[in-house]
Amino acid sequence: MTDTNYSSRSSLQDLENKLEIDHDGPNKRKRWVWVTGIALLASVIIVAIAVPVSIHRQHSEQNAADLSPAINTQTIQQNIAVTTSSILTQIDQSEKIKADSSSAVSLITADQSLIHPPDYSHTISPYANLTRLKIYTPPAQARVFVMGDIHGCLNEMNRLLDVIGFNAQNDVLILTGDLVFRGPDSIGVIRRAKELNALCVRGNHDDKVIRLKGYMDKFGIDSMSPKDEIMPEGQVGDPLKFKNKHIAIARIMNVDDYNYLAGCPLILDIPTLEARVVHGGLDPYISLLDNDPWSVMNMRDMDSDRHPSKSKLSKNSPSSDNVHWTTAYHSHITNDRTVFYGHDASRGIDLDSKTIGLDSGCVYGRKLSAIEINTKKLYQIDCRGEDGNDDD
Ligand SMILES: [Mn+2]
Repeated sequence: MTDTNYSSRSSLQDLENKLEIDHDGPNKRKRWVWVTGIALLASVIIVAIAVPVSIHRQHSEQNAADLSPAINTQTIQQNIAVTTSSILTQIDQSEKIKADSSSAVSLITADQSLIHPPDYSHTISPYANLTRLKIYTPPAQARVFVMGDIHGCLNEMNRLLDVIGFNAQNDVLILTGDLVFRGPDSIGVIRRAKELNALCVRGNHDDKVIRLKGYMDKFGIDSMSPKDEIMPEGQVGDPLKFKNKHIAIARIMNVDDYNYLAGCPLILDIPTLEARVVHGGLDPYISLLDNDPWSVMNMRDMDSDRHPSKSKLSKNSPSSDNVHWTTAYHSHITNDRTVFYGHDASRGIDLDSKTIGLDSGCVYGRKLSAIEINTKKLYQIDCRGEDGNDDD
């Protein structure tokens, strides 16, 4: 030990000699410079080691958080960059990482300050509790079915699942929204969808139920009067009176029903299948996240001002300059995504190359439809029908 100590001291002495360090006089300054330099070098080395370790730890925590959508939303929100385009780039990048590691679902509700809504946009209700975008990576070998608007037709939903031979262990079910309203068992459809771990997007009728339920839970049912008064939500696209028929569903929902339905995002993106799901449509002239939520849930056409409209192609006058949103989408969009949508029962099944419409009017006595994304095979059953009014 002594030898070693001596040897160390000797080496230090050698080093000092080599460095010409003198313990006296002006050379103290030279020594100080060397000590500072070595300390700085050590700091750089520590930072170089510590930062990657920290980032690795953050990634590990993020992977763990994938199992908890709420936590993951926050994590990704914090990581969102400066511009909308970079958000989309990050979404693609984070999705590639996830595609490699698992089939987990992630949620992204973008920072509102990074969104640039178009001038036709509407107020988002304070009771909307809306997730703008959810990214999903299905298991590699899974069959992935997209099913059109069910509108409370639970029997028909189950019959179509039988026809498909749906197996919740291996197959994936995605609903194009409007699970509820008009049909006989809206709550039954929500619970069946939840039981099957179905993914979904928010339809215009789902949105009304969620907003009424949100207001009811906050202020109480007794506060929802007089019945003819409009629920205060700001300049929303579809103001609701307190007596709105959707309140019947809101009144019988339990917390799980509400959480499932409210968790259906505005847009579901499936990068690995180059697919995207919305209820109504997308404005092809603006970026994805800038889309006005009310329009995504309600649109069918683009009008002469290139704005989304809820009017229907089939009911346009011949002189109308409106075009179906899918026409505008085909002529303007250059990305590879195929958009699956519902909402347009009057137009019915639409099997274009980049847009696939699946609302075939089951609740009006026509058909319930589903398509398997990988094979593009269409499955349909006849429906009994509950409501003759061919609306939405
Ligand atoms: Mn609809």
